[in-house]
Amino acid sequence: MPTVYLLDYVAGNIRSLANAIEKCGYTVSWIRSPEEVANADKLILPGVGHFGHCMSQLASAGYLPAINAHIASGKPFMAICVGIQALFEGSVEDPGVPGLGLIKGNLERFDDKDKSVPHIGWNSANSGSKSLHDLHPGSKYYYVHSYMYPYKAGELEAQGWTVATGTYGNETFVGAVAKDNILATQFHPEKSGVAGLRLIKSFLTGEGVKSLGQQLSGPAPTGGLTRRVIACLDVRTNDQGDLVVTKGDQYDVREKGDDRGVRNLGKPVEMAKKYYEQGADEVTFLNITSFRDCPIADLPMLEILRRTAETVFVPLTIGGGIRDTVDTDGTKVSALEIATMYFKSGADKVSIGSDAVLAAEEYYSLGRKLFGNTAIEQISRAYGNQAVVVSIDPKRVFVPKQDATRHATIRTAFPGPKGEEYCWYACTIKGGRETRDMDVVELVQAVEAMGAGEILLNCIDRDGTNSGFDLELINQVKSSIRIPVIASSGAGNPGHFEEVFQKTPTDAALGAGMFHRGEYTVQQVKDYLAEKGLEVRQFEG
Ligand code: 1PR
Repeated sequence: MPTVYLLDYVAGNIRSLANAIEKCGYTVSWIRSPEEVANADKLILPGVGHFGHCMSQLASAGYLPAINAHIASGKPFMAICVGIQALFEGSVEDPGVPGLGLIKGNLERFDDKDKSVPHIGWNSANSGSKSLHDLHPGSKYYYVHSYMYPYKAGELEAQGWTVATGTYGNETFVGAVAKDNILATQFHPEKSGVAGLRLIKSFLTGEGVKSLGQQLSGPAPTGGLTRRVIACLDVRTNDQGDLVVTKGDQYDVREKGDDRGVRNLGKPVEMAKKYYEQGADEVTFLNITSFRDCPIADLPMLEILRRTAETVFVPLTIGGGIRDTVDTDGTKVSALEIATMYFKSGADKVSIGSDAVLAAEEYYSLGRKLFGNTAIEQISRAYGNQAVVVSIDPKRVFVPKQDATRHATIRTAFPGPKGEEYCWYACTIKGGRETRDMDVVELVQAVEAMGAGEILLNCIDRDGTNSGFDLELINQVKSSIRIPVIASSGAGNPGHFEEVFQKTPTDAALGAGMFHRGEYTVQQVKDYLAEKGLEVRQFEG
C-alpha cells in the first residue's frame, strides 16, 4: 500500500486522521523528527489547539525549514484546521507569533455579537465554478474553530490560490485553499463523513489536482451552518459485567420489574456505526457510572472509542469520570492525563460533568479568580477550548416569587405543584444523585470563563420522557453565554427537534431513547427538519 506521512508534533486526535487515510487505502507513517520530513512523498500537517502553540511547537522542534523545503520541492502537501492557519502570516489569537507566510494575511476571530463562537458544526466549502480537489459545493464539512481568514473576493485568487468558502452569520471565511502541490482545509476532512474521505482520497491520488477547472456534479450549493443532530449513547457496565448502551427515565436506568436489572439497549460500537450511517452529525458516549469507578481501570471504554473511530467519521465526544483521580495502584492521575488517553483513542471532545460543578463552586468562593489548575483550564489549554464540553444535569426547583431565592429564576409557563410561577435550575453531580446550591446560569458562566468550548445541556425532569426539550431552560442558558449549546433530554419525535430549533437559538440538539428504541431514525429527523425548511447535512453514502 502507498504511504502517507503525518507530522506527529502536537497532542490531539490524530488517530481519526490515520483511520481516514487507511480507509482510503493508504498506510500511515509518522514523522517524529525534522530529518524524517525529507523521506516523505505526501506530507500532511494536522493541527489542533492554538495557532501560537502550534507554530511554536513546530519552530522549537526545528520543523519549519523542513516543511518549507518539502513544499518548495513540489511534493504533495496538505494542512488541516490550525494547519491551514499556519500557512498565513499571523493570527490575532497569538499576535507576534509568525506563521509560514505562504499566504499573505492575518487570521481574525469570529464576531460573537450575533452568534456562538467557536464555530462548531457542518458548513459549506464552496469554490463556486472552480473545482477544488473533490469538494462539492452542496456537501457539508465539519468545522470547529474560533479564528478564520475573512474572505475578500479576488484577494487570495490574485496570489494564485483557488479558494472555497463557508458563511457563518454574516461572515464569509476561507474554508479551503489549493495551489500547485498544496491543499489546506479549515474543516476536518477526517471528521466530515464521506464528503471528507472523498477529499482526502483526491489529495492522495492527485486526481483532484488534475480535475481543477472541471465542471462539478453533486448536490446544489446551499446556505451556511446546518442544524446539528447528535445521537447520544449512555454506556455503563451491567450486572453481568458487560459495557452496554442503556437509557434511563429521569436518570433511572434500571428496569421497572422485580429484578431491576440495568436496561440493555445494545452494543456501543455497533450502535454508533448505525447512527453514523443514518446521518448523525456527531456521536456522544457518556460513561454514566465512571464517577464512582476509576476511569483508568475502564479500559473497555477506550477500546470502544478506538473501534468506533475506525468506522465512524464524524466527531466523537466521550464523557464520564474526567477529573483528577487516583489509580487502583495509588498513583495520582490528572484529568488532563485521562483526557489525553481518550483523545489518543479517537475522541475529538471530552465532556466533563460533576467536576465542572465543583470547579465552579471553587471559582465563586475564590472571588471569580482562575489559577489555571482546573481540569477545564488544563485540557482547553492543551487541546483548545473546542475540545472541552461541559455536560450539565439540572433539575427544576419551583419558587413562589422571583426574589424567593438568590438564584437566577425564570417565570415558567408550567407552574409547579403548588401553583408556583417561578423556577430555577439547580445543578447536580454524580448522575443527578446530589443537588448543589448552584444554578445553571452560574455554572455555565463559570465554565465559559474557564475555557469550556460547548455546553451539553441535559434536563433531569425531561430525560426519557419523550415530552420534548425544556425550551425555557435552553433559552435561559443560551442568553447567558456565547459558547455553543447542545439541547438534550426529552426528544420523542422529529417535531421536538423542529420545535427546539425554531423556538430557541440552540446550536445543536441531541436524542437518545427515541433512536435506541427504534421509534425514529436520525435520517427521519433530518428529513423532517429539511421539509420544514431548516438547513441540515444530507448524508452522502
Ligand atoms: O460526572 O463527569 O462523571 O459525567 C457523567 C456523565 O454521565 C454526565 O454527562 C451525566 O450527564 C451522565 N449521566 C450520569 N448518570 C446518568 C443517568 O442517566 N443515570 N446520563 C447520566 C445522562 C443524559 C443524556 C441523555 C439525554 C437524552 N444522560 O445523555 O442521553 O437526556 O435522553 P432522551 O433523548 O432519551 O430523553 P461525570
